[in-house]
Amino acid sequence: MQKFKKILTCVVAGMCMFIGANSVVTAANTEFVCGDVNNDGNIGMADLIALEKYVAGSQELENYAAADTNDNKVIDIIDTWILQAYIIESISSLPYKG
Ligand SMILES: [Ca+2]
Ligand SMILES: [Ca+2]
Repeated sequence: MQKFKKILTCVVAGMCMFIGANSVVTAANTEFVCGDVNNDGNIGMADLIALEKYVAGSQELENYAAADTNDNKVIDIIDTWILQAYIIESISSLPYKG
């Protein structure tokens, strides 16, 4: 039973990591504009596309700290939704803490 619990814990942890988090933000990047994931000085569709590609696993990012648009130290699909909401002006500032 103990062994079963250990295996189950590992499986659940693995699934959570796979579903919930593409990357934990560890970089100590002190100067960045939240949302400007491609470091071009603007926040726009190019940033959203870059972030979506990163979350899909097909591209790395120029600026990981800027990609964490809800400042929860994890870059995942939620950050793409927040960046999209910012671009269409549904929210007015980043990082979004709502
Ligand atoms: Ca940009
Ligand atoms: Ca995040």
